[in-house]
Amino acid sequence: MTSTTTDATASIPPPAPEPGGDVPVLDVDPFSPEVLLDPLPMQHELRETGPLAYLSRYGVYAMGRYADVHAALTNWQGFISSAGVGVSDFRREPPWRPPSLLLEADPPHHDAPRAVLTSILSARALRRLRDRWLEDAREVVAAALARGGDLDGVADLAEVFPLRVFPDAVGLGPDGREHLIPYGSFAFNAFGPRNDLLTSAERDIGPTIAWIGEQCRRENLAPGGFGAQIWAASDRGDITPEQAPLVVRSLLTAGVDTTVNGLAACLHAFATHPDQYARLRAEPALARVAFDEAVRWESPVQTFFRTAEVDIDVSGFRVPADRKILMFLGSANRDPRRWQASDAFDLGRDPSGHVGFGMGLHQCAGQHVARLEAEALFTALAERVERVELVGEPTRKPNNTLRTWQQLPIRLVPTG
Ligand code: OVM
Repeated sequence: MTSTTTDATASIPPPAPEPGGDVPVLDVDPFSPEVLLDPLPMQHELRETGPLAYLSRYGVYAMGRYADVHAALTNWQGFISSAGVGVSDFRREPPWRPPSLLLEADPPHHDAPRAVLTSILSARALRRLRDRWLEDAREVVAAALARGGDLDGVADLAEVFPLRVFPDAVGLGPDGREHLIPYGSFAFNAFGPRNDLLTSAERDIGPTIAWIGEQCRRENLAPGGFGAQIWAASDRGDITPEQAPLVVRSLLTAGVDTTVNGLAACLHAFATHPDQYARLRAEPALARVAFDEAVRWESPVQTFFRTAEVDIDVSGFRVPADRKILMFLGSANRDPRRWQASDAFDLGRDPSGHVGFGMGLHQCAGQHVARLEAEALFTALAERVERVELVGEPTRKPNNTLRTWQQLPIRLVPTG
């Protein structure tokens, strides 16, 4: 496959060194290990600086307040995605892989692949999976309890469960599934700058990229799965046969790491907020609210960029055309201007409206899959587990885009 970078590249002037007008300049590095490990102080600084800031290290603009992030996400005409949603501008630098037909595309090209995927992953279409996924979740929780209840919440729950249900739902074969998490992790690092996180991951990623490419082929996708349904859409002419493998690739890129970290965030929240876990126990139907609140609170996808299509106003400040804007989803989701007690993990609030799944045209196509996985896992957990206790210091795995746990030492205390 060839890159879509075109000759138009040459006509775009290099970025100006300084922001126009009175946009405040910040010297912070949001991709430094310190900030990635503890982003909240920087997010606070960014929000307090104003609606818009200029990050001098990267020559990009940034916004961290809910109202501005929300407005930018829902203005796909002004804040485009086809120049890439990482720091790299696809019109100046070749992308590391052919761009995503969904994430890294604008209307009209974006729309047919998007319509195909959202229909396959609609809440209604997923209903057939619900009972089986709940049974699978019960087995995962039972296996954890059978081992004595002390476990790593990441490896033994947050990873095991999605890796058990999602690849089967896509229709992947049995071999090589261990590539899924490293591939997602790499893709999310690749939205950031070429720092150590990215360059060290690059060395070993070749075989993983090759494996992902192979899985997108029609003959490698089992009948009935999401992958086969994408290919069936190309038979109907809804997308072209050239587009089908790339739409499958979107599932494999965005479908695992994101969910794993959303589930891990929720488990961590349960372990550190026993009162909130008790609410889930009393009312298991709160499983979905708990997950969305965790997605708001932790924002597994912390940031995405857009590119200004024209000179564009952000609450009275100007972003010049062709500049990259870093949108801090995690910061918007903690903005006290929008959320009461924004730092509290609270099952009593209505977390809908968070931008952890994005907002507008590009809002997460897999969100119903993620919610169904969460509902299954946390329903099964609430059935059998009285308390989730932290039994060691959790550790983070820094990523240029994802907010992740490396290890979550927990104990599941079974119900009497
Ligand atoms: C994609 C995609 C979509 C959302 C997130 C993402 C790596 C990738 O279409 O490939 O992150």
